Amino acid sequence: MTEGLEEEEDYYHHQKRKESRKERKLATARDRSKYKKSDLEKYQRNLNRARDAKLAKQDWLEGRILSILPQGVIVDDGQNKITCTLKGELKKERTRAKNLVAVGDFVLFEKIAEQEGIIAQVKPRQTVLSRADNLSRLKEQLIAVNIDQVLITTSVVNPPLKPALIDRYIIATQKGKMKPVVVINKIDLLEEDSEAARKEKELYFELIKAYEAVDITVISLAALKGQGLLELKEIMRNQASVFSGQSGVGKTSLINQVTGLDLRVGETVERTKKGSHTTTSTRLIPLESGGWCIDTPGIKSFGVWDLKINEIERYFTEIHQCGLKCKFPNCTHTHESDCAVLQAVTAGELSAVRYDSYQSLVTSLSEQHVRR
Ligand SMILES: Nc1nc2c(ncn2[C@@H]2O[C@H](COP(=O)(O)OP(=O)(O)OP(=O)(O)O)[C@@H](O)[C@H]2O)c(=O)[nH]1
Ligand SMILES: [Mg+2]
Ligand SMILES: [Zn+2]
Repeated sequence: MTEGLEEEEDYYHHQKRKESRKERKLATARDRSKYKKSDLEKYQRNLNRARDAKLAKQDWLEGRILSILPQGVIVDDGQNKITCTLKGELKKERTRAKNLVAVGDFVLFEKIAEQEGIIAQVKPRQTVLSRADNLSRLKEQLIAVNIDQVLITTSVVNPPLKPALIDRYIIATQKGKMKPVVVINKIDLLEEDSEAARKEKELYFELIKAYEAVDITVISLAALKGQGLLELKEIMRNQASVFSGQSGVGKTSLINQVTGLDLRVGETVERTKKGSHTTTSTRLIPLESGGWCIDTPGIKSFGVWDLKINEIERYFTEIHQCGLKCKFPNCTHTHESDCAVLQAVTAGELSAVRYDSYQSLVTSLSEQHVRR
């Protein structure tokens, strides 16, 4: 069962795709290992098979995927960046994933020119951060792989905190056996003298308390002021981390501050409080302090890939613990009498925000059950 939602990134790419149709046609023409039906192309395919077969294993080099661009997959072999295509064999593999390779993958490739290669094999992945693909919800979309921790990046006020989104990320991260770290940026905006800022401040403190109770690390920053950067750098040292979250929360700004790079950052539109999708492709960046970090394009919402409805409670450990005291063992914590969870929420012992995001996940998964 997938839990998929609308997504800006796909929309953005849809527009982009339209614009660069010509460019892509050229790229496809260059990508000779793709399956095509005409005779001429069949002939070409046979040629490719012969070429693939010639790739002796001892000639394979190892590298890591830095980014996936329209012109090819950029692989770093430790010294050079090589633009690669995928070997025909790889494309035939049956998989539920939308993308065959992802940023962070370790691959074996054959060099065919100074700066060009063909990826022959993807090494087994240690970890995977993925989500339900928006366009075809039965597909898994890989965000990044072989990472230690997900820096679930959010901001306050502009764009505002989205607790349900954070909780979905936490589940996907834990499901993928990685460590979640909630990164709250733009805390300078909490000092604004407005009703919105005051309300946001309350929510902010409630979230900090709620995550502390379930041992999830939260760090607060103001990227532009350099506030909280030391703590972030310490967390990132010798780790492979991916920054993921909505557009405009400051993922790239944080990476710039940590690395000293000057990657392009965007603006948030005041009216909609949304980012402008400045980062358009995922990219792996080596860190001087050891480790790696990955910048990703902003997402609007997040569907946890392959989440079963009866799995949800396991990820809300505080609700699960409290639920053991409910009168009915199959209590849904919605309307039942003697529900320990509802009582604890009313008494303020359990976070109402976490409870709401738990229920919203349950509801959205059960609606999907009905639809099928
Ligand atoms: N007030 C305030 N603004 C910030 C802070 N950090 C980043 N910004 C601003 O937020 C805007 C968006 O920053 P980006 O780094 O481009 O955000 P992003 O998450 O990379 O966005 P996408 O690439 O679109 O996903 C920029 O105008 C930044 O200047 C901060 O700590 N405080
Ligand atoms: Mg960005
Ligand atoms: Zn209950």
